[in-house]
Amino acid sequence: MAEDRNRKIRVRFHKNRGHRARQVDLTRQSHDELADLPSDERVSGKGSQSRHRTLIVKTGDTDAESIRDVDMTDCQRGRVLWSVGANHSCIQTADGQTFDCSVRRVLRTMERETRNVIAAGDWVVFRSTDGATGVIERIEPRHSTLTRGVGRTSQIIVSNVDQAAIVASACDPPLKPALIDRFLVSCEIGGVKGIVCINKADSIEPAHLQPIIGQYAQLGYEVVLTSATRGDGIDRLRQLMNGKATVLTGQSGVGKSSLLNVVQPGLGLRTATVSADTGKGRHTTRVAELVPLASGGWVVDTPGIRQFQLWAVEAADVEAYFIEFRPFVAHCKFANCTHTHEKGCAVLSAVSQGLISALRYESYTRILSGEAERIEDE
Ligand SMILES: Nc1nc2c(ncn2[C@@H]2O[C@H](COP(=O)(O)OP(=O)(O)OP(=O)(O)O)[C@@H](O)[C@H]2O)c(=O)[nH]1
Ligand SMILES: [Mg+2]
Ligand SMILES: [Zn+2]
Repeated sequence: MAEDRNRKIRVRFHKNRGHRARQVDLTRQSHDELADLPSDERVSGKGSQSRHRTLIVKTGDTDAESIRDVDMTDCQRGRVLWSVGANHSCIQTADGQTFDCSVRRVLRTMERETRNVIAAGDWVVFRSTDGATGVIERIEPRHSTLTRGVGRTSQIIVSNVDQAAIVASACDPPLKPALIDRFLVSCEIGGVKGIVCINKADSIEPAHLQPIIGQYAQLGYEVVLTSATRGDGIDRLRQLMNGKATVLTGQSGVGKSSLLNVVQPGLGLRTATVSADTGKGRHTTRVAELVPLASGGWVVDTPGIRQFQLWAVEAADVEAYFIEFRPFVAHCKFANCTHTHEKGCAVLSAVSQGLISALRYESYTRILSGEAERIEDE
């Protein structure tokens, strides 16, 4: 192949991020495309024409060469423990050694649809010449992702996890079921199993939480009521995490880091009190970081969300992520029913009969309207 002076490579088209109206498709696209990111198809150009652009590159251009065919002889495989921007990713190899890596520029060019090229949890191929630093040449296909919308773009919080513990607190900050529902939709989209964890059980009469626990349990989601300070539910949480890759996600100040510190004593993750003045969390955890568990498996502590805006999704898609709607949807009079105002809507009638929870239905309409959940924040 070395005789080709010029070589065509296909890269994903860098879309105009200023186009709000296109977000709907971009969401779908970025999830689909992320799934087959580092494969050879990326350069073979067999994918959709409209989403790719052909670049002519000179043989010997190391960037282009690296995505075509990474010469594995001087490369290593590792996992991203955490990542800050494109220049600092901490990669750990199977023997436990860590490397501070940057990302090959051509990978950045191809990954403009998401705000971060590399995410915690990614498996990568990298090249190191000094045993301490390196350059990431390839990102392996992600089998799952947890993504959040950030302004007009999206951010992969973490990849390749099995499940997400969506942590909410019984109070301080107050429980927001609509936020839990957004995370659950996000889990469904990214192929991550959702677990609902309600923390600070010590600070409220448990009977008050029964309706909400019942609601999620009835939908088939695992629900754990915990207290990081008193110890409730910790064994159960540890058991659920055993041997799995789990991300903890939720608002700032709900106790994600505190929970991990008791699940695995000695972790020493930083935690901070919720501001007495404002009742808000302080965003103590700054970057998503993979932490190995003694019992096997991984956990990922993440920074609390500032404002969680789920990517706009098509009405027809949102209904699919509200799993309890499924039996009714087929009975709506109109095939393209949005379940908001239509005559003969079986979902609306299920809501009025109490077969679908009114709270969940409200979350559905909020997501559908593209409204962001307000997280009172700085
Ligand atoms: N009463 C009570 N307080 C808790 C519990 N868990 C955590 N806290 C307190 O809540 C505050 C916030 O806890 P963190 O663990 O820092 O919260 P976080 O979710 O990691 O927050 P960010 O890193 O900002 O996203 C701390 O003051 C904790 O001591 C609990 O089960 N009960
Ligand atoms: Mg934290
Ligand atoms: Zn309907």
